[in-house]
Amino acid sequence: MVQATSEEQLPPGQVWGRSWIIYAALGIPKIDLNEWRLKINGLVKNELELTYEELDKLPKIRYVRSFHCVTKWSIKQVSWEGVGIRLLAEMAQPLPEARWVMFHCADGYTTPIPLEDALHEDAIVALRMDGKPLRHEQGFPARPFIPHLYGWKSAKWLTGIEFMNEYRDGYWEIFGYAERGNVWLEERFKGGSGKHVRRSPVMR
Ligand SMILES: Nc1nc2c(c(=O)[nH]1)N[C@H]1C(S)=C(S)[C@@H](COP(=O)(O)O)O[C@H]1N2
Ligand SMILES: [Mo]
Repeated sequence: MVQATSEEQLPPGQVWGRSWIIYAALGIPKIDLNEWRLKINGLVKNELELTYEELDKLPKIRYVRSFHCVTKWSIKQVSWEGVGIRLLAEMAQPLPEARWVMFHCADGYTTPIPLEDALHEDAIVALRMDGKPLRHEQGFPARPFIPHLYGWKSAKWLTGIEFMNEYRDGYWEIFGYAERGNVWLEERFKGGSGKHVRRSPVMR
């Protein structure tokens, strides 16, 4: 019998890949879970510093969503579990002037997203993938995941969420990758869609 599964749509310019390609532009950092903290700071009323245990005690969001790397591979229907960034924001209380969020990582990697995307109901700090804690090379203990943004915004080995009043470049944005990176609008590079690449991308 043919199962009635809905064929998921592939964003423009993407192809389905079979398996993850592990990226670690700055190397895979060592993580000591006892020392690890998720800091939520910048333009907030209540700075937070959560241990893994504290983060894992918060209510979780679970869903199945695909992952899209800007270098054009996508992974179909990954199951994700994590804490809503919106919930973390409710706890930290961003100030009215907050407009952007910067993700900071243990390896020094950074990437910004607009506050609006961070507060999307599907935006999470993922702790589990396919029912298991994130694998070390895939960002254990935590990485943000925003299904409608390209994979480079899913910063592995997350240690900080900083609320900011204006845009700042992160690691890849310096090289011309887009400020927001919406996969459905094909926001791959600054100042244009994927079809109008003027710079040669260097991501690998
Ligand atoms: N800290 C860190 N996070 C990162 C990266 C990186 O190099 N370092 N690469 C990004 C990119 S471009 C992608 S596509 C995904 C890849 O996730 P994976 O390594 O779990 O396949 O991680 C993102 N997060
Ligand atoms: Mo990527």
